[in-house]
Order: sequence, then structure tokens, then C-alpha cells
Amino acid sequence: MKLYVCWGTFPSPLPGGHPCRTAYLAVQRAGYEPSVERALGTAWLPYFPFNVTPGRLAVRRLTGHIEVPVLVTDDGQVVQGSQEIVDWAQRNAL
Ligand SMILES: N[C@@H](CCC(=O)N[C@@H](CS)C(=O)NCC(=O)O)C(=O)O
Repeated sequence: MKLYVCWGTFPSPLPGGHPCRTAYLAVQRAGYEPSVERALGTAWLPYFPFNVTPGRLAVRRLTGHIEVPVLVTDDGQVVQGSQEIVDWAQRNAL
């Protein structure tokens, strides 16, 4: 299982916290230990030249967008967005 994140899963003081961390903790709480793939770049800046990274390219291939977090399960499900990943984790807890 892979979890594509921005630059990491660190906490954020911003309201609502850090979506990548929220997704990571939910997947962990559900009993999984995903490989965390740092996409780097930032979707707040144009695709070219800021987001031409292997991680963003992979995310774009999978979802059509470059925004993270994105979860790719071992059976190939692609789940984009922190709330969607939290929901998936709750439905699929080990
Ligand atoms: N609504 C989205 C927001 C995702 C979001 O804001 N992601 C952060 C990364 S943690 C961001 O910086 N997105 C722009 C990017 O992908 O660089 C979610 O909760 O999944």
C-alpha cells in the first residue's frame, strides 16, 4: 500500500490540521503500514515547472490531478482526499 503525501506527515498548526497526516494516522489506526511516498512540489503552484516530480507524475497518472493525499491499496484501489481516505480506513480496518 502506498500513501502519496506532500512533503511528509508532520503536524500542522493550520485549522483542520495537515491532510496528509490525517490520512496517514487513519490508515495506521486501521492496522496498515503504508509506504509513504513524498510527492514534493506543491499543487498551489503551476504544474510546470513546480510539480514535475516522480510522485506528482504518479499521482496525476492515477487520479488526473496532482493533489495529495492519495492512497493506493495493494489491490489497486485509488482513494484521493483525506476525508475519503479516513472513510476508506474505517471501512477496511484490519
Ligand atoms: N481537501 C483536501 C485538501 C488537501 C490538501 O490541502 N493537501 C495539502 C497537502 S497536505 C496541500 O498542500 N495540497 C496541495 C498539494 O498537493 O501540494 C484533502 O483534505 O484531502
